Amino acid sequence: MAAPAASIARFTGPSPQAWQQPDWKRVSYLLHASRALDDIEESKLLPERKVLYQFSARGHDFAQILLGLQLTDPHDGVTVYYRSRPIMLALGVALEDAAAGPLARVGSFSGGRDIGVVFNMPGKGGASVLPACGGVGAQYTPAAGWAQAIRYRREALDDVGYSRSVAVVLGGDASAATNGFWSALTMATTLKLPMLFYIEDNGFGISVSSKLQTPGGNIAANLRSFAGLTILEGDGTDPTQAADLTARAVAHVRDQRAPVLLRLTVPRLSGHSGQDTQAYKSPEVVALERARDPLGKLHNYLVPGVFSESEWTRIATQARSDVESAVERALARPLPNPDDVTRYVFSECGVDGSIELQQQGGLLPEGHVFPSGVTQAHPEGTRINMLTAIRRTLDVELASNSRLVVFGEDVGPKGGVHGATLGLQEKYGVERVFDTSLSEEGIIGRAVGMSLAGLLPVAEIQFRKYADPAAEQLNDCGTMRWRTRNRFAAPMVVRMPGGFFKCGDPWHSQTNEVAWVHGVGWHVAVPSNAEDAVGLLRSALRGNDPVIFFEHRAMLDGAGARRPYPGDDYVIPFGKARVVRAGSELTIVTWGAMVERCEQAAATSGVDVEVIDLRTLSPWDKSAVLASVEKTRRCLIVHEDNGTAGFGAEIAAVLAKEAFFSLDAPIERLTMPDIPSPHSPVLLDAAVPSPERIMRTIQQLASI
Ligand SMILES: Cc1ncc(C[n+]2csc(CCOP(=O)(O)OP(=O)(O)O)c2C)c(N)n1
Ligand SMILES: [Mg+2]
Repeated sequence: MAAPAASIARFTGPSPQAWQQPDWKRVSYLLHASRALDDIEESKLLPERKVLYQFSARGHDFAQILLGLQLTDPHDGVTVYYRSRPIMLALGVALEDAAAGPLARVGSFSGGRDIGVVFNMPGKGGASVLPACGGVGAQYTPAAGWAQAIRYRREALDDVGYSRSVAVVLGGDASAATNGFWSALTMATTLKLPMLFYIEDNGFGISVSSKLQTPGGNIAANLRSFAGLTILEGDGTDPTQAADLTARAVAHVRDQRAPVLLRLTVPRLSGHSGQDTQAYKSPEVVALERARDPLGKLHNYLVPGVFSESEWTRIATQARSDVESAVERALARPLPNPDDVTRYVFSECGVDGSIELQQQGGLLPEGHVFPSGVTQAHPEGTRINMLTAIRRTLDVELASNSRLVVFGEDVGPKGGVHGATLGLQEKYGVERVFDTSLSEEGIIGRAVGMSLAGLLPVAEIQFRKYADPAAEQLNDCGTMRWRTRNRFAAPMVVRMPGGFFKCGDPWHSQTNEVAWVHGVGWHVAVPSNAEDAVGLLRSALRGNDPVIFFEHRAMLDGAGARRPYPGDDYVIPFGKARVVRAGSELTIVTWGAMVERCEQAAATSGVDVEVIDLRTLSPWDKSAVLASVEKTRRCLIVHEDNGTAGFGAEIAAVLAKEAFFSLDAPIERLTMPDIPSPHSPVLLDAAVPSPERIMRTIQQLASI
């Protein structure tokens, strides 16, 4: 039977079951407080340059407050955007913290590292606000991941505490045009996730009309035939409508465990941000917007029927005075300490081995203890290929860690297009090993939401190049710990095959691992054989940081990469290079599929070459490389990635500075030329460093 098409309900008056009278005094107080914050920033702190980047929520505020007051389940997860301060207040952020954010003071959402309206709030027994991002649309897929994690924790981990929890995402009308919106919508509807899409339609994306974001400017109307989605819409400034619709929307998601999209129209009563004069709006539009101010409407609705004019004034005065003193206290807070600006890029370990844990995200904050690993391999049986090694490691970790989930395109019944997950869904079930929609942004955004909800996501990106659509989520995940000053982190493992395999091509054979090294907050592992793949993958799966695990296609079944399985506890700490071949006349630094080629070249070169396999590029083993080069006085760096700004450039720069007086010859690099990977084997051979070319380069360098 076909899934029912979306039902659309415009506001028709309060439905008796759903209608709950909000605490109007609380709503009024929060609305006045939000207005006072906006007002003081706009009229005083921005002109005085104490706030550098200001976003007003005037007009959006009222309905957000109503929504926030309903998110009372301890496992509700909310993703927000820059106009979301009112919901933050409703969810319990103290006025002083709310004021301290834009003032870039200590103790705020990021301690001055990020714009003050890029919010976050660890759950601590209430709703979690996942770290917001500056990129419009980036908030959607992590919310879907949180919703999927709710289901996982309820059903697979049998935690009844998650029975009524929901995920809520807030977005503007323009955000409904982004990839993230559509990716999350696909996830929420195909998986029937308990997720509310809350769209605040103010008719503008900065200055651009909502008619350019969706035909006719109404995303709710256009989604009418979208299967599996309940749609509600109405006026976000009308007290009765807004209260009823927010209540109905949340109740539906909680009770039916299914997605809802609620579109509320709201006026944006100030410019897009403090700098925006709104010159693109006609005086008539501005007047119409002012007439819709929800503050005036709330006053007319409440006074005198619900409470008196003097009570209204008392609440307004109290809110204003509370905000004024909160701003004063926030201004008295210290400015951030420049000395620690480089802290919290990765999980930090104290000298005593203790970890300064993030407040939320990953397994450790919830007390999970990983089994301790051994760094000594205990090789078992015959040699296995790298693919089997990866599969077996995933299998062992899936068996010992019920929070670990494996997913990606085709990883389910097919077992992955490379075969790494073959049989794992059959063994562990569809909740733990599953296929996803074809959206890399969805895969990584979902992983972020799941990790923040306390799971360990292991995502597969089918080929390195196809991580491109996920670049925003990958970048935002990497910077999360730093951005939130260790409040949040999203440890995960992203497996990513790439590199040439018999032939090359621009789509399946790119390596470009350096992109993740250059980005902030990712560990990057590039194993060169089956034993290292086991040790590095296990370290990644038991770590507290996000890891890119690069699987070279030529090595998945390559004979040279086969090794005996090193044991179920075998781990290789990151940042420890391996001397593959000791030598005294020249050092080669390499990794991945080039290791084997360098070994072959070294063996036939007639030069006493030391070959170092870095194994991980972030962190990389600087001291091993320096020690070797100080001994051999010559260095050749070989990699498959393009030369310009490849990781070899970084190694060369470090050697030029730190080993300058030890060098007898210029540092040499042998890499792909700056072209995409070519398809024809003839062209590929000409592009990728071959054992023969490596050997000639060794000889040349040795002769200088
Ligand atoms: C990916 C991305 N592109 C562009 C921007 C710049 N930008 C910031 S807000 C915005 C408009 C968003 O409008 P809407 O989603 O309707 O929210 P509103 O500001 O109206 O509440 C744009 C283009 C951005 N932050 N991120
Ligand atoms: Mg808008």
